[in-house]
Amino acid sequence: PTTVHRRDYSAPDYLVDHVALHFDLHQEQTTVHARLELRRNDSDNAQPQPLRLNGIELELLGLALDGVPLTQEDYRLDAESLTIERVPSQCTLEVITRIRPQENMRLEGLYRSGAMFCTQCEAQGFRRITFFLDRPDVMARFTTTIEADRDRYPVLLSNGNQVAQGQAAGNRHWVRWEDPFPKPSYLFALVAGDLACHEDRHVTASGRTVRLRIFTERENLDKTEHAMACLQAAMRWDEATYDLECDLNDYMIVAVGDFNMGAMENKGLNIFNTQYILARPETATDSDYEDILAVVGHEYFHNWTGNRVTLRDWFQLSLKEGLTVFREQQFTAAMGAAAVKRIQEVRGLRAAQFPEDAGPMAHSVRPDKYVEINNFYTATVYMKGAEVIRMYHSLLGQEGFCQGLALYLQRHDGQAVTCRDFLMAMAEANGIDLEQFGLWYSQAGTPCLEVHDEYEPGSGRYTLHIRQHTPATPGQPHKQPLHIPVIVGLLNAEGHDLPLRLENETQAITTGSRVLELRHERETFRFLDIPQRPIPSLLRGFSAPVKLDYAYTEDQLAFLFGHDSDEFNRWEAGQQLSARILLRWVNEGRGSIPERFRTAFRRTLCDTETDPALLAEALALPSENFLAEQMKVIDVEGIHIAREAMRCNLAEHLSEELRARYALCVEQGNKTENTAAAAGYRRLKNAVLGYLATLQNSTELQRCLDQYATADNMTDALAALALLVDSNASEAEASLADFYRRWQHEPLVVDKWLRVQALSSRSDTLARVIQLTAHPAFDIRNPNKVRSLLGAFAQGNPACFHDVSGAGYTFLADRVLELDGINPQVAARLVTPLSRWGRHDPRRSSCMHQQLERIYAQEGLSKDVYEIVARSLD
Ligand code: DPP
Ligand code: ZN
Repeated sequence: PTTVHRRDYSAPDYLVDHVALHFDLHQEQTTVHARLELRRNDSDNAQPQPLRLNGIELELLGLALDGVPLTQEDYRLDAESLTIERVPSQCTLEVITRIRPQENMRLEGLYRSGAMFCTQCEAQGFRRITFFLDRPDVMARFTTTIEADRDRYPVLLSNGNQVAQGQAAGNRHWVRWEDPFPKPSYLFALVAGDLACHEDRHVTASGRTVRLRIFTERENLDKTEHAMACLQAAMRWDEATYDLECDLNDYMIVAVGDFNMGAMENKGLNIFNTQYILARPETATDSDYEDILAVVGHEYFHNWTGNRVTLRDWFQLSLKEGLTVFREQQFTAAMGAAAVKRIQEVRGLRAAQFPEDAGPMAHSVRPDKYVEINNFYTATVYMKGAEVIRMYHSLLGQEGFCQGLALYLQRHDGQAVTCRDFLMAMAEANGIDLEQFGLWYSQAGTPCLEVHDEYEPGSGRYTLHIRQHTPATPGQPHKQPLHIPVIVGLLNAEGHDLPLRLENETQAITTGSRVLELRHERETFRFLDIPQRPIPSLLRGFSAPVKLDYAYTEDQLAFLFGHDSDEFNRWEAGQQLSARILLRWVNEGRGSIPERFRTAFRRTLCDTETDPALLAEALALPSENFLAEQMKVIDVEGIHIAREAMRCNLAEHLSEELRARYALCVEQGNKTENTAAAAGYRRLKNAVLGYLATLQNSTELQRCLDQYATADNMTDALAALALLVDSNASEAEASLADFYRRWQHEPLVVDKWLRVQALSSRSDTLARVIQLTAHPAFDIRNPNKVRSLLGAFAQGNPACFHDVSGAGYTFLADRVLELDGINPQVAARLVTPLSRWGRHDPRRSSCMHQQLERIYAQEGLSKDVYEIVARSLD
C-alpha cells in the first residue's frame, strides 16, 4: 500500500463549482447520475493536467463531456480512479455509476442500516458513490435529487433546503434538495427511509427561526427528547459564548443503528449513531445522557469549526476536531459540573492518548503521513488536539481566545485551511508570537516536566526549577522544547493559596493561581514574600498534556487531596497517592494501607458538602490501565490483584461509613427533582455499592439484587447487574437472563448486556465472550456490537484479555481477520491492543507479537489493518 505524505500536498488541478446528483434507489442496486461543472484551477499552467477523479468499486455506466459521450479510448479506469487526459478549461462532465449499497458492509459511502439508506462520507466515502474530486479543498454547491419507492422510503433527505418533489411511475416519488453552501464532498449526506420525526425549533439571537428535526425509526421516537434539548442548548451556548448562530433554516439529525463512528456533522443533515441520540431513563444511563449532550453539541459546533471553515487536506484533521472537541468540552462544562468533566477528560486522555503517544502508532497532532486516513481519527488528533486548543486558551484567556477565533472564522469563512492558519489568527488577534507553540502540532510524544524546588526561609524566596523533556517517538529521535503553560498555586500550612509575586514584579497576583510559561528546556521561577515553605500545586486543571514529576511526599499528597483549592488537583493528588501505594504493592508485595490514606478516604466518604459526583471520582482508584502505564514492564496480574485487594481492604475498614453513605444517597436521590443532582447521587451511590460488593457477603449481595430488582432507571440497574456478574454469585445468571429477556428488542441495551459480560473479571470471561460471539444478540457486522463485546474485552478488561495462556490474543486476532473482510475500519480499531506488545513480559509479549505476525501474513489484508499491524511490528 502507498503512503501519503503531508509535504506532497498540491492544490487541485480542477475545481467543481456545482454538482447535480440524481439517486435512483432500488433494493438491489442504486444508479447515480452526477453532473459536474468543472473548471481548471491551474489556468496559468500552459500544460493542462489530466482530469483525475477518485472512485472505488463503482460500475461505470456512462460518461459524457459537454454532452458528448466518451468512449473507452477517451479515458482510463483503474481500481481507485478515472482519468481523462484532456478536458476544456471549463466543462460539464456527466457520469453514471451503479453501486450496491445493500452489499456495503464497510459502512462507507452509501449503505443500508436496517430498512433505511444512509451515507458516511468522511473521510473518503464519497468516492464510493460517484467519481469525484474527493478531497476537502474542492468545495462545490450540491443539488441532490433522490428517487425511491414511496412506501418503503417516504422520507428522502439530503443537505440544505428541500426545493421540489414529485411522483414517478411505479409507485415511486422523488425529492430535490439544494444546499446553498459550497462544501467538500465529505460533508455530503443522504438518507432514505420510513422515519418518524421529532420537530421543534430554535429562535436565534438575531430572531431567525431554525426548524429542528430529529429522525428515527418509529419505535424510537420517544427517546429523542433529551437530544432535542441538547441541540437547543448547544445553539444557545454558541451564540452566547462565541456569537455564532446557526446559518440554516433547517437542521436535521438522523439516528442510525449501524455506524462506524459516533456521529457525523454533514451540513444541515447530521447522521448519528443511535447511541448518541436515543435515551430514556429506563434504557440509558446517566453517562449516556452526558455523552449525548457532548456529541450533539460537538456535531453542531462543527457547523462553524469544520463546515464553514474546513480543511485543506486530511493531515489538518485536528484543525476541526481538536477545536471542536475543545468547544464541546467548554459547552458540557458550562452545562454541568466543570471539575467532574475535566477529571473525566483527563482520565480519557491518559487512558487512550498517552499510551498511543508512547507506542508504535505515536504521531503528531498534525500527522506527517498515512496509509489509510481512517486510522488517524485518533486520541491524539481528537484529545491531544483539544488539549492544544486549551493551551491557547490558557495562554490568551477567554477574551483573547474569542478574538482569535473570531478572526480565524472571519478571515477564512468558506475556505479550506490549515492548522497554521488557525495559529496565525490566534497570534495576530492577540499580538503575540506563537511560533514555538506551533511545535505542538508537529512533535509527537508526551512531554515530561521534572520539577524541583528550594525555599530560603530568611529571604522568603521560593524557587521552582522546571525541566522539560519529550521522549523520542518513531521517526522523531530529537525533540525541541515546547511552549507550555503551567498553571500553579502555592499552599501554606493551612491549605490556603498564597498570593504569588515573581521576581521583578511589583504586585502580587492575589487570585492564587497563575500561568507560568515554559519555553526553554530549563526554566526557573522565583517567588517572593513566601512566609513559609509552601506545598506547590502544579499543573492545575491539567493545563498541559504532560507528565509531571515532582517528589511529593505521601503526606503532601494527602494534604493536597484534602485542601487544594483547585478541584482537579485535589482529585489528582488522591490518584497519585493511591497509585503510589498500589504500585508499591505490585513491586514489593502487598502491605497495609497507610493510615493517612485511609483517613483521607474516610473524610471523602463522609463529606456532605462537596458535589457527590466529584466525590465519586475521588473515591475511584486509578484504573488498571492507568497503573499499567506507570510501569516499565506491565504486571497485569499484580496490578489487578493489588487494586482488588485495596478495594476490599477499604471496604472492610470502612463498611459502616459505606453503608451509611449508601443509605444517604438513596434518601437524597429520592428527595430531589433535579435530574443532574439525582445523577450525582446515583454516581456516588454506585461507587459506594462497588466497594460494598467486594465484601462478598450475603447482605451486600442482597443489596445488589434489591437495587437491580427495584431500579426505575438504567444507571442503577446496570451498576447492580455489573457487580452481580462480577461476583461469583449464582444469582448472577438469573439476573443476566432477566435483563436480556426484558431488553432483547432494544439494541442499545443489548450492547450494555454484552459489555457488562465482557468487562467481568471472572476467570471464565474469555470463554463467555467466545460463546457470546455465537449468540443471536451479537452481529459482527454491527460496529456497536463489536465495540461492546470485543472492544470492551480487549481494551477494558486487561486481566482477562492478557491471560497468560495467550488465548485472549488468539481470539482477538481471529476476530480481526474475520472482520477485516467485512469492515476494515472497525477491524483496524480492534487490533490496537495488540500493538502494545512491547510493554509486556516476555511471554505475553511474544504471544502478542506472534498474533500480529499471523495477521500480517494474511493475504488481501485491508490498508486499514495493514497499516496498524505493520507499524506495530516495525
Ligand atoms: N467528523 C466526525 C466527528 O464529529 C467524525 N466521526 O468527529
Ligand atoms: Zn468531530
